[in-house]
Amino acid sequence: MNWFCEEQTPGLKLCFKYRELLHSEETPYQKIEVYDTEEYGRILLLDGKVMLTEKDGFIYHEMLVHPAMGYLKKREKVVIIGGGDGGCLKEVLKYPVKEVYVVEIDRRVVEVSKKYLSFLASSFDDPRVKVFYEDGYKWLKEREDKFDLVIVDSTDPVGPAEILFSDEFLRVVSEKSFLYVTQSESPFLHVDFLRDFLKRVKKYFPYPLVYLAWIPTYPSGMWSFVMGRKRDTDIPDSPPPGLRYYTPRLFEASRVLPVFVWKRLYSP
Ligand code: AG3
Repeated sequence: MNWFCEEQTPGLKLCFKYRELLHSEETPYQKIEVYDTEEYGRILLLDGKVMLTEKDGFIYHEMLVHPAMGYLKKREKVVIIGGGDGGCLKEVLKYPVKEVYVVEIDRRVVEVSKKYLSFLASSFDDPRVKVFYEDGYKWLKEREDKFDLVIVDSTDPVGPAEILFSDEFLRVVSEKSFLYVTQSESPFLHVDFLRDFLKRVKKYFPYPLVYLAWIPTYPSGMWSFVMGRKRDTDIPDSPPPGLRYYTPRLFEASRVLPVFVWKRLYSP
């Protein structure tokens, strides 16, 4: 039996026993790999980092999408930046949205996901979806229209995704949308990143929310999300049926932060 490991920190690896390496390639942007593993089913890796697994990916995708979708009064135009595996897209399409724009820099992520992760990526065939293979920051900056929600489903904030956590990007997002949500790394391992990032978000979205979810295959298993809001929001709508993690009550609870996180984020 073979094993592969993600190096989560210089001192920590998470290893998976796998049946088969289904795909491996280097694109101009990154290395893409898909493994079939014993515990977690199929796993998509970008540059050696776990993006999603068949078994726990629903937690991440539901928590990235449904809190913000629940707050929207108008759900006509939604943008997903990154998200080439289709996991977020699948959740967004559960609502009667008019158009969803997926802006993924690497065309091969979509193609490989369609082939090996069809449980997620079949959503690309929906007529409401428009896919752009472009840099998300540039794409958004050049669009003249406005959106109801911008979702950032990125890799870690190093390399190509770094820009998606920058001041310039946040300014552009705030010009195009009232509501915004992103994944924001592990509050256990990267709390200083989260603290700095939250300060930046607050400049453009004065009512930000931080919330957490438990994602076993991400570094430390404890994961954070930041939602940028221009104003306070009402009670979220009921989600579509059939979800496996998110409920509005769970979302409320997910905003109650452990002391060590809360202190780092909010004490002077
Ligand atoms: N977005 C990635 C989260 C980062 C995980 N980091 C890591 N494993 N080091 C996932 C994209 C799934 N649609």
